[in-house]
Amino acid sequence: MSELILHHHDPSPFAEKIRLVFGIKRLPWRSVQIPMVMPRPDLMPLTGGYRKVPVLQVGADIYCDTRLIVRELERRFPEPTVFPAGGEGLALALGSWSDRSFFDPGAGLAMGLNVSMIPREVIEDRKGFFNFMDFERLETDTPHLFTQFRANLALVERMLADGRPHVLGEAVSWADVNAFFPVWMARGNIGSAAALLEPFPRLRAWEQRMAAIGQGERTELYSHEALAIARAANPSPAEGVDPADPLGLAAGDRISVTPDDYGRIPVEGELVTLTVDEVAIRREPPEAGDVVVHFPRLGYRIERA
Ligand SMILES: N[C@@H](CCC(=O)N[C@@H](CS)C(=O)NCC(=O)O)C(=O)O
Repeated sequence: MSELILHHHDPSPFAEKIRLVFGIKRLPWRSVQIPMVMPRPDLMPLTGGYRKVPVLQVGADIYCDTRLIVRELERRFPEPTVFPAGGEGLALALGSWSDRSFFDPGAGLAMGLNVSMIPREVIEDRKGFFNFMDFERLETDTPHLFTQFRANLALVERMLADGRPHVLGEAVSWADVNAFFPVWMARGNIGSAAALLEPFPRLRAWEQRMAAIGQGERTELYSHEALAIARAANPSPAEGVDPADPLGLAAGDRISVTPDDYGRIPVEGELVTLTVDEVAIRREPPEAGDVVVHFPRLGYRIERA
């Protein structure tokens, strides 16, 4: 089987979710460090323009968005599961809370509190990208953002209130990963994180358990090597197009797939897979050869190109 290649950068909180899944499943993986800002000339041929971090590559298959990446890792490596005890729906749904309500104020604080230390080009790049952040108000908004972040920390404390070691019970799950990654971001970027987390003892004990999971077995890879791996591989067989899908599309249709929140860059290609959970399109960029780019359905708009 082809190697797992994660295109990411170390400070990325969303990438930390997937690094943790590698840790839970004790997987070997290759790490491609991508530049902090666009352009990312070795990544764009693979994704077709999708620019969020992280992206998982397996041969000539490119998986975008942590919501899909976790499902793909679970499909390929079911044991140990990240969806224990029938918790898949709940664990995945919790992402709709953590990726927005919890992450957004944390990201606002990480930017606003460190604005003088963040390289100018990163600020300029993110201004056009994070449409949920009002960069003019980040500093004056700090107290408000703290209230939002703290209220979410209090929710995590309550998720653990009966003494359970993890959010869904005994075993660690994708629900923990979702609840954990904004806390991880706070530790790395909010100077007063220790004081902020002090009133939440169950959260702090759980945070230590999560931090001890590690990242699996990581080895670095150059981005041009990842491109060469894509060129040499064939995409895995398509799953076909659901005839009952409300969009009424057929295999072979040219479509665009666009995130519906921020980073709204459409990726165009030929439809090969359309299920309730996933859309995949075939593309043939000269640098990468025949690739299939996969997206989750949740959070993505599909249109005829
Ligand atoms: N819905 C996406 C969100 C990913 C995301 O927003 N990632 C941030 C990094 S943590 C990003 O792309 N930041 C801009 C960049 O690194 O270019 C997912 O779950 O993967």
